[in-house]
Amino acid sequence: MKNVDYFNLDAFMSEEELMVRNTVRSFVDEKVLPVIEEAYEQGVYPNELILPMGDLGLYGANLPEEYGCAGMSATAYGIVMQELERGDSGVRSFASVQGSLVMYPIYAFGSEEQKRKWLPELAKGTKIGCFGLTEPDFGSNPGGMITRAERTPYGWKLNGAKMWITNGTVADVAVVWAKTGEDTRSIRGFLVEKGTKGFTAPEIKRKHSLRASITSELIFEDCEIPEENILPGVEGLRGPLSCLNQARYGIAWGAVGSAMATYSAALEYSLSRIQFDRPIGGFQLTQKKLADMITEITKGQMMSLQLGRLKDAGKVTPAQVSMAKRNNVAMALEVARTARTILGANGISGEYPIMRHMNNLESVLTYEGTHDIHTLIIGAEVTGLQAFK
Ligand code: TGC
Ligand code: FAD
Repeated sequence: MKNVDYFNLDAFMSEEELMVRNTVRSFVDEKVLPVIEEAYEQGVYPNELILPMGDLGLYGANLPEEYGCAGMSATAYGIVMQELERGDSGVRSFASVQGSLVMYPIYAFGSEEQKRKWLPELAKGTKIGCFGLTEPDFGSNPGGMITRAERTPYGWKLNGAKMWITNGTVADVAVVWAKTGEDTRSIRGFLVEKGTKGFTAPEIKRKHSLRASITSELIFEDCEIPEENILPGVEGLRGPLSCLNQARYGIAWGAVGSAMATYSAALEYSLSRIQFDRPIGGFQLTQKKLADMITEITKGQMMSLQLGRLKDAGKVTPAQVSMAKRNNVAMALEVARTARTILGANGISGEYPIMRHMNNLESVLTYEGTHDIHTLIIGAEVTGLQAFK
């Protein structure tokens, strides 16, 4: 794929950032693209990618080296997510969940023992994690969760269920959020280890989106958790929502990568497909589509880059992250749909990446806060008036 960089944003990236970009781009070209279509069709995650991604430092890439992580800047981490999602949203999801939703809370809210026990292995990919916040009856409104942790003489007893959990079935450790009392201030995070009695994680089948990704239920029936497995550093909804800020930031970048992939495929196709004795790229209607796509991608790239700079300066706000997630995912979905039209019937074929990206983005539009929820987060910030409840 040719570099999609209409406004020469490469000129505003450091050598380290470009090196990270080129390394992950080559990895995606050489290791992800050759296997992803088959994995998507089979509805499995390409497990052969797990350890090589760890070797490249792509899990928790912006966490410190002392815990076995790559210690990259937030911007470089975003670039990693962009390049992974250029391959597939499921591959980016794997890295997002592992880094932003499992390693980040252990790093930010865990004890020193928890950090030493889990972070180096999660960074290598020799252990896999998942994040359980959503429940069957509480998605956009996680504060309503009914999963409960009760005190016992030796720790905690967990009862309840989580739904739509990426990597739940294969995870060695689940970061699970549960109420220890009646209100949201009592929410605590627990590290639930695979094999714990009373914990099961069946896979959710028949997905038409994000097929190269495992999605699961988590079920807790009198599941005993030792005291040392509670995250000591946070109480309340602020705990899980802080993790979402990290993951949504990565998705804002990732969605741009997906759009770069579908735009590139459509551009290339438009130059080689001949109808009425000329390349379809020579028709004005096709050119309008391509012009709109590259314009929106360029705006998305500029938003991600500035978001990265704000995050590196410690100045990013959750609502800014919401704006970038909301804009870039909707943009990528629109770009994929337009690309699909340029390919005609070939647009629906697995010979091209378009429909896979398009279907994946339907999940990305919903998870990590739906498009509508991000609208309300921005609306609340600009008006000072909450419209959720
Ligand atoms: P609200 O009253 O506004 O806030 C409760 C407490 O949380 C604090 N807070 C935040 N803290 C950090 N970061 C944020 N973004 C925060 N937003 C709020 C807030 O300050 C307050 O703290 P305190 O100390 O005063 O108590 O909460 P609310 O119940 O009204 O809800 C607000 C709302 C709707 C925005 C929130 O619930 C929300 O974001 N809902 C969407 C749920 C969601 O995004 N779920 C995602 C699940 S994980 C997932 O999808 C993974 S996909 C994985 C993959 O990539 O494969
Ligand atoms: P609902 O909350 O029921 O929303 C349904 C509709 O109502 C949406 O359009 C929504 O925008 C709208 N709506 C809701 N409230 C309002 C309101 N106040 N105002 C206006 N409109 C509103 N969760 C995890 O915890 N961990 C994971 O690893 C994870 N991985 C996922 C992987 C996949 C493939 C998918 C699809 C989901 C995953 N999720 C995960 C769950 C995801 O975060 C939720 O699906 C999402 O938060 C939305 O919740 P819901 O599906 O229950 O929809």
